Amino acid sequence: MRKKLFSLCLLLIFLLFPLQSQDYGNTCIISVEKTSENVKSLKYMGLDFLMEWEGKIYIVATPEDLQRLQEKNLFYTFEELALPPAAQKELSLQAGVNGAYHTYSELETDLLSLEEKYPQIVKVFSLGKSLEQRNIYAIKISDNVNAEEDEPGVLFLGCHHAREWISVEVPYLIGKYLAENYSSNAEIKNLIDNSQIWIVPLLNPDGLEYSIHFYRYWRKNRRDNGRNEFGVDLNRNYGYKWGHDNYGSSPDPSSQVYRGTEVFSELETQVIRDLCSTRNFHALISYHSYSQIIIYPWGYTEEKCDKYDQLDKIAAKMSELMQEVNGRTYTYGQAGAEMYYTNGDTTDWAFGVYGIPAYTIELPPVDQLRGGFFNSEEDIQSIFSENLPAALYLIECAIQNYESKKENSEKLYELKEERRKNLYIKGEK
Ligand code: 0X9
Ligand code: ZN
Repeated sequence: MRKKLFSLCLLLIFLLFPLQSQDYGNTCIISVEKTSENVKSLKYMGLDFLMEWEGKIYIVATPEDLQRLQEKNLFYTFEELALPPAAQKELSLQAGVNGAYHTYSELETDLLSLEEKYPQIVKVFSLGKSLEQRNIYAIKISDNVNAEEDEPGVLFLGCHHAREWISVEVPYLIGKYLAENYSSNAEIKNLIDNSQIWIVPLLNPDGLEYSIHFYRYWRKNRRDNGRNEFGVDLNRNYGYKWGHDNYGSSPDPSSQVYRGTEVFSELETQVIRDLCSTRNFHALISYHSYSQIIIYPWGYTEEKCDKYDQLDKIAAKMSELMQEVNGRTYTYGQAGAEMYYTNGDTTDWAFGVYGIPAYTIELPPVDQLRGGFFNSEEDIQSIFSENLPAALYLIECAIQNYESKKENSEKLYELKEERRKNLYIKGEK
């Protein structure tokens, strides 16, 4: 009986698989040499960029994309044939198809057990539900975790893009490290006591599950756009310069950078909008992969933002701290001046609306060195450990800025009071 049930399940999976795979049809991985000529042309094509690595730009391309590249006389190489994705090869080592990477429910269990172990400083929130009714979890880490205090908030986000599994692990492990080291490490205690750290490790749970079970290269959420076209690119759905042009995002529902029907049309971006409007955030990192780079606003234009120098200085320091750990260099720079434009992304929105330092960190493609596209599970720890000091540094920056701003405004208030009293004494009004 059991055997029969098992075979029936298998049959069902095989029957379902081709149906689901219609979503991506004849998609393939190609690479283009990163010359300035090529970059100029690619910038305006609204393609699905997978990563940039050692002088090559890797793209997930549809037959239509290939046609457009040919029309522009852009020379490309098929990569998937030469370099099969690492998934089948290595990711079954530790636990299921996703290996040591979290599924939605494994993450749920781990977040809840972190709260259970450290209830004084860790609190789990569900910010809302995804289309497929999964919780979008956040954890808050702070002393007096149940209270909203007069302390700066720092927000760490992971997994806007489904296939970027490592971007779940890094923010989750940062949270775990903070909680586990609070009572034994004075530096960590100081950070937690003086800030309110929020972590949303898995913003796109539906997309992640789809990437694990059906199609490893899936990027968007699982919104049904009709006509058998699925998904909105969550990193094109935020409300600053949304739809600024059709290069930085696409109005076409079948595109991998589809921006949605309107600003914040997606539940996943709505919960971040609402969280930011009710909490006092002073810095943000959104983790992505794969390119080993730290980027900051603007992404929608090549023009510099008004805090360019400050953003660049912090990025330089983060990069230096990261390199000290494993020797890997994370380059840094303005997003729009890098390979391609994005509009409606998280960091442009956070900076445009709140004026806070907001970074995208594209985690490294370590596994590329071993012949695969994605990080193998052995890489999780080393990628986390080089990202930790940069995250701690950003929290420290937020605390320092907040305190000096407070001091300045207190001083300004005292000066005004002094002046008012003097005027009053002199009988002037
Ligand atoms: O395209 C994105 O949303 C991000 N890259 S990813 O490969 N993870 O999809 C961020 C891109 C950052 N912005 C620019 N390069 N303009
Ligand atoms: Zn991404």
